[in-house]
Formats: sequence, C-alpha cells, structure tokens
Amino acid sequence: MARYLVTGCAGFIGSHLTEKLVETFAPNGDVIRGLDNFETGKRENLTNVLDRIEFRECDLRDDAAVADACRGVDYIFHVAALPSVPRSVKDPRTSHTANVDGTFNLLEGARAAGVRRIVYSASSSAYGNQPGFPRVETMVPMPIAPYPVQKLAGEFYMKSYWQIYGIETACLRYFNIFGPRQVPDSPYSGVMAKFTLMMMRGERPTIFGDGEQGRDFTYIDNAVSANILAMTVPAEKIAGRVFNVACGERHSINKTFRILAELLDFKEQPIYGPPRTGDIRDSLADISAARDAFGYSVAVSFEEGLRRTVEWYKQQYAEVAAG
Ligand code: UD2
Repeated sequence: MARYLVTGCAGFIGSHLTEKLVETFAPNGDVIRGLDNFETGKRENLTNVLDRIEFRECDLRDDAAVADACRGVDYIFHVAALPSVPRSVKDPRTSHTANVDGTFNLLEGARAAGVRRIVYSASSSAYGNQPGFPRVETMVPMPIAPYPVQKLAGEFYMKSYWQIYGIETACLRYFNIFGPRQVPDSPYSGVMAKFTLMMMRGERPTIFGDGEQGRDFTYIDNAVSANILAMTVPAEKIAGRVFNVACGERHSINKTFRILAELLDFKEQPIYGPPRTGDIRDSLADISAARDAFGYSVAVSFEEGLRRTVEWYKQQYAEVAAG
C-alpha cells in the first residue's frame, strides 16, 4: 500500500488530480491524502472525493502542520500555490510566503518523513522574455515578475533536495492550464475562465495590449496525466529534471476571444486596454522532453478543451447563462 499526498487538493488543478488518483490508485488499497487552506481552493471541488481521501485543512506556511501531513507519505504532488502574475506584482510578500516558504516547509516535511518522490507544479512563466521559440528546458530562465521568481525558486529547491537528500523530484512547467473549476470571478483569474464568465454575463472582456500576445493554452487533463506519468516512471527518467507540460501550439488572446465568443454566441467586441505590468509577450513549448522521459502526449487539444470548458461553465453557472 502506498500513500500519496496532494497539496492544494481543493484547487483547480489539485482537485482534478485528486479525483484521478482516487479513481486510479484507491481501488488497489492505496491511500490519497490531500491538504488545502481554501485560500483559493473550494470545498465543493472535493465533493466527489471527500469521503475517499484523508483530508487536512492546512496552510503550507504552518511548518509543523505540513510536517505532520507528510508523515507516512511515499509520494507527493506539490500543486498548492498562490498563483497569478498580477497578484504577485501587487502583493509579492503574500505570494512569496505561500510559494517559497510553503515549498520549503513541504520539502523539509518530506525529508523528515522519508518521502520517496515529489512531482512539483512549476510555471512556464520562468522563461520570461527569453528570446527563442519554442521554449526548451535547457534555456536559461529569465523570470520577470515575483511569481515566476517564486516558482523558479521552488524548482531549484526541488533539484537541490534530489542532489543532496536523494528525494526523487521532478518539476512540471505548466503552460497556461485551463478547464472546468478554474476560478472565473477573481481579479486574478486566468484569462480563459474570466472571459468565459464575462461573456456569459453579456459583459465585454478587456484585452490587455493588442491581443496578439500568445499562450500555449493547455487543457487540464493533459496536466493531470503528466503528473501521474512522472510519478510512475523509473527515477532515472525524471529525478532532478524539469519538463514542459503544454500542447506545443501558440494561440493569441484575440483568437482565443473569437473562439469563445463563437461558442458562447457573444456578438460584441472586446475592449482594448494597456498591456499588463509583468506580462510576457509570447509562450510556446517544446514538449519532447516530457514525451521522451515519461510518454507524455496531448490527450485533449486546445479546441476540444475549449468546448469542454465552455460546456462546464454553462452548466455550473446556468443562472448566468439564462440571463
Ligand atoms: C502565467 C503562466 C502560467 C501560470 C499562470 C499562473 C506564462 C506564459 N504563463 O499565466 O503558466 O503559471 O501564470 O497564474 O507566464 N489577459 C487579458 N485580459 C484579462 C486577463 C488576461 O488580456 O482580463 C491576457 C494577459 O495580459 C496575458 C494572457 O491574457 O497576456 C494570459 O493571462 P493569464 O493571467 O491568464 O495567464 P499568464 O499568462 O499570466
């Protein structure tokens, strides 16, 4: 019997991963433990699994509680973070304590507990405005805003704990993950969720800059499968390494707006505003390292992901959709 711990299990990505783990590993008698402080996660995201996991309400900044949550654990998916580039620009300290101190507390808890492997949710923002596309993991990171610096610090810590303490750590650099459960109504929401809800409400979204900036938008199921694959392959394939998790396609914000508008039958034009401080211009991944190391492939395309996402928001926010 193995015990898995998911940090941030009530969040957008963490809850999807937790559901998949329960479905895949619980039938073998493995135990799934999850922790969340509900700062950005939601209790309702756990509805399908709460009675099948060991849940702890716990903040990563609380080192004693984190150490306790690591006891008896073999494998950790470290998904918890306070995301958003603009949030980190506005309030870098709060993001720092969650993302850097929190990651450090987890590593120390894992070390004390003898945890075998950690798969860490890293961010494509680490590349910054580094010239050259697509992004390959061997490029020198050039983070700009505090958030990418914090996530990158976590990567270096992961690598250190592999080299020094032998914990098998792997870092997955997510490229703009989107899908059901992404929070749509916070000032720090990802663009896809935010635009979807606004258009459902008949509101015109604001595009920051000229809208020709691009992102390698990646549907949630792809991130979940990358996590499970990275956790299950032999250590020599992944330990101490960093992998892009993306689709390998670049889509502009203008194009994304147009597809969403069509799916939602939204007839109005977007508003154009000034570029956002701390933003990078473009993002596009080379995904061959993840493919070669653990057999990653794109299971759900950008277009199919958009359709599934819009369907989910329509169901979930039916009263908004009904006007
Ligand atoms: C970054 C990371 C992403 C993840 C995320 C966590 C990059 C390339 N990606 O996402 O992997 O770590 O941070 O939060 O760094 N936009 C608008 N109008 C809006 C909102 C956004 O035009 O109302 C634009 C925004 O200027 C940007 C794009 O949409 O060009 C994507 O923004 P986002 O906040 O969804 O994600 P991003 O790229 O900061």
